[in-house]
Order: sequence, then structure tokens, then C-alpha cells
Amino acid sequence: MADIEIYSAMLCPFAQRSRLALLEKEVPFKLIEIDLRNKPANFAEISPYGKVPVLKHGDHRVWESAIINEYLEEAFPDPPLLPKDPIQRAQARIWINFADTRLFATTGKLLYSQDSTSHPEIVKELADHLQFIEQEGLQKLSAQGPYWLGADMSLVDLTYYPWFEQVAVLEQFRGFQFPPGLDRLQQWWERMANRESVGTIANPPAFYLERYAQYAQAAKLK
Ligand SMILES: N[C@@H](CCC(=O)N[C@@H](CS)C(=O)NCC(=O)O)C(=O)O
Repeated sequence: MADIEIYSAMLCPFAQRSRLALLEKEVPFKLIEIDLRNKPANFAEISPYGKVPVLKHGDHRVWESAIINEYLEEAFPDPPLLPKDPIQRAQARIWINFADTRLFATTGKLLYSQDSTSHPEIVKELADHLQFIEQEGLQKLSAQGPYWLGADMSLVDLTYYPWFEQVAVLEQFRGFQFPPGLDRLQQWWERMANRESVGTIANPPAFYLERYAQYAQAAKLK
């Protein structure tokens, strides 16, 4: 039996990244679903930040999805999910960092703001991030694709996939429209959606729309 456990939540894009890394590396693991609206009493002992994902490996715990994924890469090097070449590794990390500090950060700002007058400006910021990804990321790093860095899938792909799965929420509740003409990104998405690992963790748009509607309603009542 695996001595790896992952504390996760189905709707969490950060937990999805780490589940994808485990699946792609074919590391057996036990999935522990946490209800984030009703966390277990001892959750603070497991997760110092009170968040998912947390990886338990034997007696050790690792948290923060990007760090979990780097840990998995080092602990289970086959198949590799980072390039060997140092400059390509740096590029992979730059794009993982872009996801966290720009794409997901702006998305969080948009979703949590209940002030609709602020939305158009944040929506524009998000569209600019996607244009930047298309031009500076995918087109320059892997014009032929299919993955972010070229022929081989990497942690970069696993980091971004969950964002795209939830885009219906932004369209439905925040007036976001996916910018036209991002062809390389579209091609990348189609390839990712066909991966077996993605099929295992994927949720349909209706799942997110329902969860977000509940959140927006609760936020209004506060
Ligand atoms: N930077 C963290 C973000 C994790 C995160 O925000 N998780 C959310 C769910 S998607 C969470 O557990 N929220 C619960 C809370 O903040 O109480 C990571 O990459 O692991």
C-alpha cells in the first residue's frame, strides 16, 4: 500500500495539479477529500495554512502545490516532468511562477470581488495574461507543440490545466470572454484534455458553476 496520501478538494485547482503529478508519475496514493466549508477538527495539524493540497509521504508532510510538485519530481524522477537542461528548467519555473503570481492571482481578485464596477479592469488584466502566455510562452517555447515546452509534457502543463477547466465560472459570473485568436493555447488545451490523468481529475463546467453560485450567494448574505 502506498505511503503517500494527498489531502485534496475536488474543486481546488492547486490540489488538481498535484494529483496530476502523482497520476502522471504513476505513484500510488490515497486521496483524502476535505470539505473546505467544514474542515475536520484536526486539519490544522495536517495543514499548517489550513489549505489543500497537503502531501503526506511516510512521516513527512509537504504543502504548497508548486513545492509538492517539485518534491514529487525529485522523489519520483521517472518519468521526468522537468527538462534536463538548466535554462529550460528555469523557463519551466518562470511559467509556473507566472501561473501563481499572475494568472491565478488575477483570477482570485476577480472572483472574490463582489464590486462589479471593478470587474472590467480585472477582466482586461486576465485577457492580457492569456495573450502574454500565447505569445511569450507557447509560441516562443514550443511553436509546434503539443505541450507548453515542446514535445514532452511537464509540470508547467499540469500547473495550468486546472485554470482552463474553471473558465466557465469567469464567463458566467464575471463577464469574461476568452480572447479570440489564441490558437496555440487552444491546441494545447485540446491535447491536455485528452490525457488519461486529466480524465481522472476533471470536473464538468456545471460542477464549478454550481459551487460558485453557492459561494456568490453566501458572500452576498454576509
Ligand atoms: N498556494 C497554495 C494555494 C492553495 C489554496 O488556496 N487552496 C484553497 C482551495 S483551492 C484552500 O484550501 N482554501 C481553504 C482556506 O483558505 O480556508 C497552493 O498552491 O497549494
